[in-house]
Amino acid sequence: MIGKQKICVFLIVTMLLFIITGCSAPADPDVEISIEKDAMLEEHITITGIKDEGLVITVEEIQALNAVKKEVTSVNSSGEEKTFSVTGALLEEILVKQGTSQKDLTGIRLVAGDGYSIEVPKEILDKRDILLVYEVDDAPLGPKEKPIRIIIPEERAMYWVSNLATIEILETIEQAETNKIIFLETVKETISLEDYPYYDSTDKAIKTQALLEQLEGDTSSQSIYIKAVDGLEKNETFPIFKEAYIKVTGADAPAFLSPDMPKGMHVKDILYFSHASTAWVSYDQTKEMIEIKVLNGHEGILIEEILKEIGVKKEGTYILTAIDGYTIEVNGSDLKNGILYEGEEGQLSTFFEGLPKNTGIKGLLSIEAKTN
Ligand SMILES: Nc1nc2c(c(=O)[nH]1)N[C@H]1C(S)=C(S)[C@@H](COP(=O)(O)O)O[C@H]1N2
Ligand SMILES: [Mo]
Repeated sequence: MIGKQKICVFLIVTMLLFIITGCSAPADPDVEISIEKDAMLEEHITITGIKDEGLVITVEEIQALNAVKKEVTSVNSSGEEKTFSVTGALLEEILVKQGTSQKDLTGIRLVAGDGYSIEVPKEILDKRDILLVYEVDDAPLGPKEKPIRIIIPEERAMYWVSNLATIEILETIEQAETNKIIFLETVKETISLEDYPYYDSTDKAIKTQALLEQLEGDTSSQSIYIKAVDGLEKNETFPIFKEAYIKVTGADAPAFLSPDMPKGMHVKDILYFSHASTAWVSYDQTKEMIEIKVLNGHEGILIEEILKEIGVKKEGTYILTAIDGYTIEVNGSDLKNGILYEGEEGQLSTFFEGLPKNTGIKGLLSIEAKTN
């Protein structure tokens, strides 16, 4: 009897010890300290570019702001719609407390913990509510969405950044005027292509670094503008862009992507992208946007129309360069009489009505406004 009681007491004492210490392993002082630190480090986001040190705001502080509840509908890439109700605070309330306002900003970049990021341009900042959401359908956010999910009602779900870490207030960047366009269909013949696995196929891609190396040190810009055929426009940061690829064959080409980048940051069916004063253009995709014309039996698009679409508007002389280095100079006013078409072997070719035959280029690589 006594023996049994002793065992019972021993069990109760050890059980109590288990409960008090929380675990069976001997307490490791380092572990205990880090647990304590984690508990102190509340869930928060950081806003940079507003104060020198960056502004840290906890979720608790966000929940103490005026709560806004809204029904929102997201549309995913396959056109499927999902409606839910979200609760959060307005970014504007935080900005106003800091003595600024969405309308005073030229852009913000939303950066997530999982590597996703996106720039929200001025046009959206000027007219939309930006919600810092902490509840969806009256339930707290899931682990992949915590600590805050951005929702911008009426805008594409690509702006609805989950797992928000940082809001970067961007400084005004002077968008350089484009004065040179390079055709992707031709440049891909001059650069070594890498195999790029894409779903069930293996396509070919150009490392963006290889394109940038051809720029001859034009580093006047720190961002890349990308425009897709469906109208999607995006600014990507230089550090993100230069680690990525342009897939130039197969489905969705040309596409901006990288195996290390969240899929939502990929851009399919690119019309063109530009950096500093250079734009890389897909002839195949411009054909989707611009009226097809026939000139002297050649079916293609007018060169003037391409330049207009890309926003090249310099007057004066243009230099057209072929893949083999052959160049011609053409007066800007003649570009409306010039057509760009695919030659018999698929090479981009030009024909100018009323100009000498030597203006017919095979394998057109670039068109550049002559600086004088
Ligand atoms: N942190 C993070 N947020 C993100 C993304 C992501 O990959 N990571 N993808 C974006 C894109 S492209 C879309 S379409 C939506 C998808 O939202 P859902 O996963 O809730 O459907 O989230 C956006 N927010
Ligand atoms: Mo997306």
